[in-house]
This record gives sequence, structure tokens and C-alpha cells, in this order.
Amino acid sequence: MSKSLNDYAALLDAAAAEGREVPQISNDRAFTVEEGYAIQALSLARRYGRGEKRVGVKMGLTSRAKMLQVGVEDVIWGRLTDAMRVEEGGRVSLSRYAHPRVEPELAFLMKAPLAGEVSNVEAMAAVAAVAPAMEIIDSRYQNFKFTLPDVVADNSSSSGFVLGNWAAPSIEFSNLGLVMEVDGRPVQVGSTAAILGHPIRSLVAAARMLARWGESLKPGDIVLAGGATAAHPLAAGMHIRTEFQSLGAVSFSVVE
Ligand code: OOG
Ligand code: MG
Repeated sequence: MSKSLNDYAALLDAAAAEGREVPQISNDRAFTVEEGYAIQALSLARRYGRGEKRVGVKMGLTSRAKMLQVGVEDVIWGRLTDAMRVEEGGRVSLSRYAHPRVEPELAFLMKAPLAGEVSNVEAMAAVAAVAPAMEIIDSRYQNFKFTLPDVVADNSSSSGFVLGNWAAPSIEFSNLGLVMEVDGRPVQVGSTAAILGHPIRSLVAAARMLARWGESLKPGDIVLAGGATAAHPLAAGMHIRTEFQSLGAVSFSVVE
């Protein structure tokens, strides 16, 4: 008998909880992006059932560099929970992950609800603050390889995030230079402009895409706009720091 969507959700949830790899669902059977989002919702329901709280969403594949790195060319989204939050300047343990990578992102903090078709101006008006951020992504699939429905089912590879200090949204954040360093050596250099030409477009896309799934952005939600550069693999002993023009820096260390 073939597996149900809930069976795949259970499989991916267990893989994420234990930091291990599973085969791609698309090796098993053909499935749609819609089914991918259904699996994601079922898998996150398991996390909420264990007491984790939804704190926002992450947008993915909003830059060319990211699309090229993983070979998927559609904007995607996933859910963030409180358990994924890494304290600024804190430590992450590799044992929690299968093959983690880190990427520089911009984060939004919402002050008003946002849902459906909205303009850039309407999206801006719903933002309380912006912050420099990094996302730790960890595909649960072998070799970090997946199709669009696969990655969507896997909560869009989401597994951790770290936020720097919040700044007023009146700061011009459309084209801020950023440098991501490992142990003081630059490994990625870019700009927030790589995120859909302007990161606010990622928030507009979030409002539209969530609405399709009966979800919406709420006051207090965090929204990660998507990686501005390709992601960098993590290894034990690394100190990762990203400095953003005007916004300051965000950092963490990696331990065994
Ligand atoms: C998919 C998630 C993409 C981003 O910021 O573009 C993403 C992946 O790269 O595994 O988080
Ligand atoms: Mg990301």
C-alpha cells in the first residue's frame, strides 16, 4: 500500500527532530507542490503537538544565487518555530543537524496583519522593524538534493535562525551590502538587493502565498526574506559572523 501524506509528514518530522537524512519523496512517487505544502502543514502540526510555537515564516529561493545553488527556481515558504531560534552570539550543535548550511538573510518583524494581494507600500506599513539575520538550513534529503515538491514538504529546509538587533523600518534596506565571514575570512559577499531586487517584495510574496494556504502574517510574526547569497556549509569549530551595512552584525558558533 502506498504511503499517505501523513506518513511522509511523520518521516520528515522524525528526520528533522533527529538530524538525519531520508530519501526524496519524489523517488517514491510523483507528487504536486500542493501536496508538498499539505505534508509541510501535517509535519509542523506534529511539532506544535510537542509544544513548539509558530513564531513566523521563512521565504526561500528569493535570490538568483540560491536558485542556482539548489536547482529549483520557484519562491517557496516554510514555518518557523520558537525551537529553531538560535540566540545571537550563541552556539549550535552539529548533532542536531544532518548537513547544515548557513546563509545571510534580512528579517522583518510584523506590527499589523498582512494577507493576500498587497502592494509594497501596504507591506511596508505592516513592518515594525528589520534586523540582520542568518538562517541555518538543513535539507532532510540525502545529498541536499530535492525537487520543488520535496523541499516544500521538508518545511523548505528550515532548521534554525539567528537575529541581530531590530532597527526602525524607516532605514533604507533595499540595497545594503553584507559580508558573511567564517573565522574572520569572508566566504560570501552580497547585498539585500539580491532578494527579489528589494526585500519588501519577499514580504509581499509571503502575504500572497500564505493566503493560498489559509494562513496569514500576524503582529509579532518574524519573516525571513530569503538568502541573499549562496549558503555555506557548517563544520564544528566555526565562528560565523555576517556584517550588514547600516544594520550591524549577527553571529554564532558551531560545536560538535
Ligand atoms: C531551500 C531553502 C531556501 C532561501 O533562503 O533561499 C532558502 C534550500 O536551499 O535548501 O532558505
Ligand atoms: Mg533561507
